Amino acid sequence: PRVVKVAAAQLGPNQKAVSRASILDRMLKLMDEAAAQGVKILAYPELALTTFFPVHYLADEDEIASYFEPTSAADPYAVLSSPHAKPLVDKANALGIDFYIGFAERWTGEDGKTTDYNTCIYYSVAAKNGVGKYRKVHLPGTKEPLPNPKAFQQLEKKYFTPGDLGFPAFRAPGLIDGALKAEDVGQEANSVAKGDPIMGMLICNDRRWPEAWRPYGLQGAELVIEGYNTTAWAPQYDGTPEEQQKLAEFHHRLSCQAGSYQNALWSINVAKCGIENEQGLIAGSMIIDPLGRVVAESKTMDDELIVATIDLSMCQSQRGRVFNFEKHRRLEHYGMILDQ
Ligand code: CDT
Repeated sequence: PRVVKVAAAQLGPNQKAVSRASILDRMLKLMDEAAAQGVKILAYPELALTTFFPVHYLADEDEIASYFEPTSAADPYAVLSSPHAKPLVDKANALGIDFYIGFAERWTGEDGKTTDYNTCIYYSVAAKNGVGKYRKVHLPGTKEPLPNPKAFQQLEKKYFTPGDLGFPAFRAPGLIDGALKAEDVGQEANSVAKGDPIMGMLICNDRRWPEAWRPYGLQGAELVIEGYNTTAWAPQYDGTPEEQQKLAEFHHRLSCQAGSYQNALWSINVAKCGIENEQGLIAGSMIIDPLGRVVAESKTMDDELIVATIDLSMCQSQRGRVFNFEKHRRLEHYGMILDQ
């Protein structure tokens, strides 16, 4: 069977003043907990290694640089050997756990030019390397700070360039006994059922966009992982903080359940949450099945592991029905999605 035990490693707040080492310690502890429960895939949130710095207007380039991990065309997964993440890799190898992690990426291209992205990667124990990388396409917020001195800022457009990798699905090896390697499944119609699991990744605001999920559905992805830092309230929004938080949680839930259901795939959605630097971030980490049902959900606003055993073959049964894309999609009517 195509069954695998997965978990969301929800993180409580990473305050600006705390050390990177203390954040890493909490992440390692969650990985130990996951191993004790037999988890094989563990998901950490967006920008997991640091505070959610895009809410601050930072002018000091050295300070900005301190939040980023260097990568390059020669070593696209260099973050894995950084002292900020290598302990995760070492533990993952020792415990046999793949992981997804979000981080700020400072990329040096072949031309020597540097570009900053809001990135995540998937580390595979079987491959002993990253096997998937995604750069956030939908960057929320503004490039310049909002003039209202009371406003909470969301300056992702200042710190990051929109992702340039599209929505590339990939296969994660070593998780399903007897699964064929990507190169061996070839073009067979039932290749999904025989091969390593097909995975996709999103980051936070992407989950609100159907256009971000659909490419993964079309590539036959069986599991999408998405980490987030989502503002619960802001002085510039309407309503009380409680009302705002309720609405933010509702929109989060609606987006993730719809993304899973409409693309007949599993999703792990994992928060960094709680009051971080005086700003509320919603929790609501959840694992969702291909019918859009929540099968596991966080109960706290702090570090918490959310575990589920998921059967990837559920995606295939759902794709044989309502969401048989080949049979039922009407491409002749979708042109305006790209044209406008
Ligand atoms: N990190 C991130 O992308 N946050 C945004 C906040 C936007 S407020 C609606 C999000 O979409 O959750």
